[in-house]
Amino acid sequence: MIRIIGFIILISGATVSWSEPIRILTNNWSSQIVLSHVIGILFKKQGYEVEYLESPIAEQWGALSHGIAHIQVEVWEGTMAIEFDRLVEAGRIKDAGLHKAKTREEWWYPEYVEVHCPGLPDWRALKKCASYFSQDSSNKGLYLSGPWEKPDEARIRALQIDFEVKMLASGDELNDALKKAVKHKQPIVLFNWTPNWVESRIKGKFVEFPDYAPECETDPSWGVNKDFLYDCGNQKNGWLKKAVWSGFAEKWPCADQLIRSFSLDNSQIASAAALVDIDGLSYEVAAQKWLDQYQLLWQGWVDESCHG
Ligand code: TMO
Repeated sequence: MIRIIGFIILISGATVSWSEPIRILTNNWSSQIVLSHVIGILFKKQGYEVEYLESPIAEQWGALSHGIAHIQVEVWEGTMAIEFDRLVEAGRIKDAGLHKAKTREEWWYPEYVEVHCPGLPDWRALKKCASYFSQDSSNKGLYLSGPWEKPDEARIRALQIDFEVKMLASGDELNDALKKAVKHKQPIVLFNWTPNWVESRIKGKFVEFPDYAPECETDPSWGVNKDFLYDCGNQKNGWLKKAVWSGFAEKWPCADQLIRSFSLDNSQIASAAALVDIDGLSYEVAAQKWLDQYQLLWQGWVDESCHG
């Protein structure tokens, strides 16, 4: 909040000039941050100036709507569709196209826990073995979530599983918790997503809750619990898109062409995450490495687009 408020003061005091940098939003999981730097480096190759603006996803929409930030390279259906669709509809931001990747965001566990909780990945297994996932004497299972709004409390209540939610502050904290648990083969069930680094390193599965349907979120009588909403899992095969400020194409036409071409598949996104979360590189170095690795892919986009 403070960072964004500071920014408003900073730019409203100055006349916005032709050389205004393109401000790229960085969130709090690795692939998004690396790919923000990737697109930033490519914009620079086109002759644009860039800046990075760190923001949690809840606050990015105001920044994008008001041109305080100009681009977000990973809009995930599962966590962001509602705000995104509303703002696109209202003309406040623009849809800059799909990535090729198909996404899923859901409760996930490393495979070794199946021995202690037979029946997984079916969610009903969690009714019987919540206490295995407990971290204290309460016998309540512990589910670790990230700082991205999901209806976990409501789902726990609707599906009557004896779990509590602990929200961690970032993708980094989830990664640390997962790596530590796996090292000692300790119980863990946590929020994970694909594409991500995890799938290339740790055997495990998403929990299969009842299939998602829109009515699950609007009609209490739908689903296994007739009294409550959210008795279902998150969407599978979700989309992944890019979003830009509504004035983006007019102000930076060549960058707009480039971001529309910038369409990545699952393995290209997973490898952006892996460069940081497995190989331990900084975001900047990871972006450079990613560009080296995928030169044939982006060279075409840069050549085909104009230069700013
Ligand atoms: C938004 N996220 C990819 C962390 O689920």
